[in-house]
Amino acid sequence: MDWTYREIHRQPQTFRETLHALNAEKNRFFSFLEESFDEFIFTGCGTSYNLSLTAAHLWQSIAYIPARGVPASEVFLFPQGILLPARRYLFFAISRSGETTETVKALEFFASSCTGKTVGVTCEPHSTLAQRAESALVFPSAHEESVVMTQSFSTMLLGLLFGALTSQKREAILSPLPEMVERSLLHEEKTVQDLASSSHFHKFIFLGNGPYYGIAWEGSLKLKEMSLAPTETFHFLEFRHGPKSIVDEHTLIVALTSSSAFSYEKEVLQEMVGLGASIFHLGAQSLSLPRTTEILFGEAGKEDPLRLILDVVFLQLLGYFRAKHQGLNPDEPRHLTKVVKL
Ligand code: F1P
Repeated sequence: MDWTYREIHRQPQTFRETLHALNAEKNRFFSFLEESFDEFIFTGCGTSYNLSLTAAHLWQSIAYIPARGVPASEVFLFPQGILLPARRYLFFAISRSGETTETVKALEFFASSCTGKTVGVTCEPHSTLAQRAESALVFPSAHEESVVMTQSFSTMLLGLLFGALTSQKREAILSPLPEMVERSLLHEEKTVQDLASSSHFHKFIFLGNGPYYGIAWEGSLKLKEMSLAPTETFHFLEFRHGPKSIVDEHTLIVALTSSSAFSYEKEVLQEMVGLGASIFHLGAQSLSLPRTTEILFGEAGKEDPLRLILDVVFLQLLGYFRAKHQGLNPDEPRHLTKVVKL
């Protein structure tokens, strides 16, 4: 097998190593949280921007700190829409490589013109980002050879989740994660491979609410990067306001349902099945709808922080297996390089 597959499957082990390091050094890792800030900004590019969307939602909803996720280029191109002179920010710059031009530029712009502290979140300890940020959350066990990001995304998300949760919740919610991922991969990988290998689907819609929106975007990007499939991403109810016009019998809707909005999300999916779509559902409980493939996580699936990582592992596999079905090499995605330097 190739790098991308191997690194998707290494995630349980990488999570064990990362949780061990986080528990051993949590005070050093998160010492910057002892100070107070008016707002958290999470920023990155591509996959790392998708991570910023989810991290911002999580931090605000768990830690009650105003937080937002923005593309790194917006920080220095349109700062007036993001940063206010009187506010004190904790600025998280997220980058697997720690070398992406826009992300390093965003960090430097913030450091030179705003009040607060910078945190580099990366997998590369010797990277520009790790060196230039005032603090660094570094996850070397998630180092990747693959061009597309897989375990780097889920591990940096795990690290940011760890920081947002209280110590009791960390133990209860995060410690079962590696074994849950391992078990789910064992039982459900074939489900994803069969779905990815169907020639029936020509367009792919990803739906997610709240913290799942960033994960839906990441699944959409994985499928596009590796298999060149046309994909779009929406909040569930937003899809009704026009974009649903494209739904037909060759549409696969990848639905990441939540517990808090499940009834609304199910209603949208019911309507789309009625328009001819098929569904790939990741959630806690069954939708009981026709033309629906499901991976269900039961009671554990009601814990959003756990589900976000469980879901993204299967979305990575969806992109990987579709690429293989198309005769493409996931390790060499068209037009892409491992790091984008302008
Ligand atoms: C971000 C990124 C990825 C993309 C590709 C190239 O890199 O743009 O989002 O999928 O792998 O790099 P980084 O800033 O996280 O290193």
